Formats: sequence, structure tokens, C-alpha cells
Amino acid sequence: MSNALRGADIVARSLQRLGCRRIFTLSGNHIMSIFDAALDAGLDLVHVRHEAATVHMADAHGRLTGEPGIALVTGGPGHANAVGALYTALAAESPMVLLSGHAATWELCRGGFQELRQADMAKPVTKASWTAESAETLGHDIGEAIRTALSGRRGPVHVSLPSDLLDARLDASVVMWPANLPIERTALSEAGCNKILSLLAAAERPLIFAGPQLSGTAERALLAELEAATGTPAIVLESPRGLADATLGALRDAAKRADLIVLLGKALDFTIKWTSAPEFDPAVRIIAIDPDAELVARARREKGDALLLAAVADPALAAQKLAAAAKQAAAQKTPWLAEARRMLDARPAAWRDVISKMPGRLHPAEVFRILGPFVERDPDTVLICDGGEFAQWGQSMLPVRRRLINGVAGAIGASLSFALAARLTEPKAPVFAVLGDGTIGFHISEFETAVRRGLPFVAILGNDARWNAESEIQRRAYGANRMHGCELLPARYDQVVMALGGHGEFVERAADLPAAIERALASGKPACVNVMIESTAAPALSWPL
Ligand SMILES: Cc1ncc(C[n+]2csc(CCOP(=O)(O)OP(=O)(O)O)c2C)c(N)n1
Ligand SMILES: [Mg+2]
Repeated sequence: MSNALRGADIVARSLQRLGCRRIFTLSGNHIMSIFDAALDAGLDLVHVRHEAATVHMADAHGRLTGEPGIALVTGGPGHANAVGALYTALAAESPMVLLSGHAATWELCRGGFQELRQADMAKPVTKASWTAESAETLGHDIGEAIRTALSGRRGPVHVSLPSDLLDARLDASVVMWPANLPIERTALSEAGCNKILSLLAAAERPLIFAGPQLSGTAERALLAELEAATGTPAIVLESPRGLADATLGALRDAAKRADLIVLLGKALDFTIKWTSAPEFDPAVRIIAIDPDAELVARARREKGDALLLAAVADPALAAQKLAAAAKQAAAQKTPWLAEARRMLDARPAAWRDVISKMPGRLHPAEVFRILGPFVERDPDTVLICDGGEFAQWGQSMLPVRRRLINGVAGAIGASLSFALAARLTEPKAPVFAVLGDGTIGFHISEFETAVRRGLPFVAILGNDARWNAESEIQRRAYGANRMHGCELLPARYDQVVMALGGHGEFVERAADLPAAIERALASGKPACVNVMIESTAAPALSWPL
């Protein structure tokens, strides 16, 4: 047979044709043919230490670049390990594709090696999930997966690839290569745009709630434009803490006073208490703009007559259109905008000089007062926040520009994988990961990947020898004498990182932290600054401060 191609070559070449140059992967029997094919297709295999990390990295790649991240894992247990991480990508609306090897089609229902109903397993945590059915159409599968991940409300897509299809040889003339179809993005109608602007102008205390799709740097700049043009505070809700996300200061008090909320790609969900009393005025009115018709329908079901307008539209396109039209109408700066901005942005004066009462431990505010200037040094710095109470202090005190948090899913543990993927897309500026001591345990072995690949970043670890977020729940719900099952050792994670070939720093005094961070950055290695901290509940601000 002339021009004989393997199914695996079709997968690798399709990825290459669609502009994917990098695959986050962990090897296994079912996918070794793709590793082989990647050599000829010139794909960079970033191979890591746990399948969940492949998905977290593809997720971070998707969020930071807007291009689909690609994860590749082996079948059965490899796939099972990867699936949990898809939940984070789904909630963060991150465009990515998980490709999983799969038992050969002739093995199925006969007790095949690592046979598992993989597509069924991934279905609830993806936009679409299927098993490839023929070698000829593998390219089409890849194209559809990528197009689906990027279209409408973005998110993860899964395709299982049976090993016999990957090994099959076929003539190039019968291959169905991916079609170059456009990505679907629905515009906001002229009439919808005008109606929204007139409703905003008529409202006294409106707020715009943007969803995770608008959490990137360019999108935050667009929201700032929209805010200035409409005189309406525009904020991103991307945390499971929702109204209580420490990034957003005393948002809870501002939300309570709002008379109109525009949901701009923000799902009406638990994070905003479905805009219901007592967190919101029972008379508050809602506008819902979302690329997903089902979410618009849900808002209609939930809010009934309080939903003044609903539109199926891409949130970024809608924001652009609204901002442009509002600029022409030259909306006035309202006292409400200034007042709400103070509520969102002001921080207690006491945070400027609070220090720990425990010898040998820092207060989280001390850590972030010191880290702040490092983050501000370079406009391209990537900041990653992950975990419980410590990271909330970071989210509250550090500037928000190029930032990744674990997102609405609320799953801790992704930050080290995020940091590696961020370093691969950002060649120069510092990458900081802020995380707790419980959280670092999930994927600490990714420091080995980072060292092997030469990917420096600095992890700022707040070590309170505790799963403190859960301790705080116990203290509040069951009492201080019922705190149980949340203690950890004050372990030397910095030494673990050194043993893996990275740079380690151990800090017990605030005075030592600046030099430790400088040394970590200067080392040019993946680094862990293990800072012993006092267990401190996440900040909860109410207005007035
Ligand atoms: C995957 C996952 N497992 C468990 C939890 C529950 N959880 C949320 S925060 C947290 C504690 C985190 O501890 P640490 O990283 O030490 O941060 P701290 O709260 O101590 O600052 C836990 C267990 C979760 N959100 N996600
Ligand atoms: Mg902790």
C-alpha cells in the first residue's frame, strides 16, 4: 500500500495541522504509537508524573493562550486518573482536549486489557465525550474535539482512541483530515445591546458579573473599558467562594444593594446564591447574556419576571459591543461606581502592619506584603493561587493581572502543574504559585518534571502544618474543641524540592523572606519557598471596613 499511514500518524499530523505543537502526556501501552508518530510530526511531548497533571497543564495552556491545550494519557487507569482534573477545566470553561488510549475494539466486552467505559466516565465533566470509531475518521475526530472545545461556552472535550485504530495502516487518500471550520461565537444583537444599555442607564446601582471566560488579561482590560463606559462596576466571579472571594473585597455588601445584575457569561449558580435573598434585594432585576442557551433557559426558569432580558451571545463579543455603544452614549460616572469600587478594592488599614504573634511563624499578610512588589515588577508575571485560607490572602492582597486560580470547581492541587504550563507559554517573566502545605502534596513530583524540562518558577508555600480551610469549618460548625483530622506535619517541602533537583528556601522570619524570594528567582530553577505561617482564617471583609 502506498503512502501508508498509521492511525497514530493521522492523530499526530491532525494536531500539528491545527496548530497544536505541545502535548502534555504520561506514557502507557495504548498510546506509544502516538509517541512514535509525534517524532515525525514534530510535536513536543511534555511528559509528567501523574495523569491529572496532564489535564491541569492543558487547562492552564487553554486559559492562558486561548488555544486548546492537549492532554494525552493511556487507557483504563491512566484515563481514570485524568478524569477528575477535567472537573476543574469544565468549571473554569477552559478550552482543552483529553485524548486517551483505549482497549482495542476487538477486545471490548471480552475482558480486554484496561478496558473501561471511558467515554461514559468523562461525559459528566466534558462538553462532549466519545470513542473514535474508525482509523479513517481519526483526523475528523481531532478537528471536531478542538472545534467543540473552543466554540460557545468553552470547555474540555474527551476522545478515546482504541489502540487497534491507532495501529491500523491506511492509504493517505482515504484519510478524512480535520476540516478547517470556523469557531462559533454568537454576537449580541443591536436591539439587545441598546436595550441593555438603557436598562443600565435606568438602574441606580447596577453590577456586571462576568464569568470565568473573561478572567484573562485582555478580557479584564475589556471589562475595565465596559465599566468606565457604562459607569457600572464590572467584576469577574471565578471562585467557588463567589461573593466571598477575597479578591473582591466587600462585594457581598455591594451585591446586597444592587438593583440590576448583568450576568455576562456568568452562570446563575451557587456562587452568586442565585441572586436571591437574603444576599440580594428581593427586588433585584437580572439580565442574562450567555453563549449557552441552556444556561439562559435556566436563568429564565429561576428568575421568572425578574429576568428583564436574556440573550444567547459570546460574553467577550457582547462586552466589546456594549462598551463601544456606551462610549458613544457617554455615560456619566455615577457615585455608585465610586462607592462600589471602594467596597471592592479597599483593604483594612491593619493589614499594612499586622505581624504574627507566634515566634517562628509569619502572618499571611506579612507574606503577601513582601511578595506584592515582586509580582508587580514585571507586567507579564503569572500569578497562580491554589488551596485554602493562605491562598485567599494572596488573592485578596496581590494585584490581579495575569492570574490563574483553581476556579469555580474549588478543586485544590493544580497550581504546580499550572506553573509548569505557564512557564512553557511565558518564556521570561516570573511565574509564582501561591499554595498551602496540604495542597502541595497533590502534585509535588511535578517539580521533577520542571527540573527535567528546565522550567523555573517560584512556589510560595504557606506552611501552617494543617488543612486550615477545613479546620476553620470545624471550628465554626463544631467548636474549637472538635477540630479533628486536619493536622499535618510542619514538613520540609523545600528539602523535597531540593532532592528533586530544584531550589529550596525555608523561612521562619519575615525579615528573611525578601532575600529568599530573590535567591529563588535568581536560582533559575523550579523553587519552593517554604514559609512557616500562623494558621489564619481567610479574610472576610464587610463594609465599612
Ligand atoms: C480536590 C479537593 N480536595 C479537598 C478539598 C477540600 N479542601 C479545600 S481547602 C483544603 C485545605 C487546604 O489546605 P492547605 O493547602 O494547607 O491550605 P490552608 O487552608 O491550610 O491555608 C481542603 C482539604 C478541595 N477543595 N479539593
Ligand atoms: Mg495549610
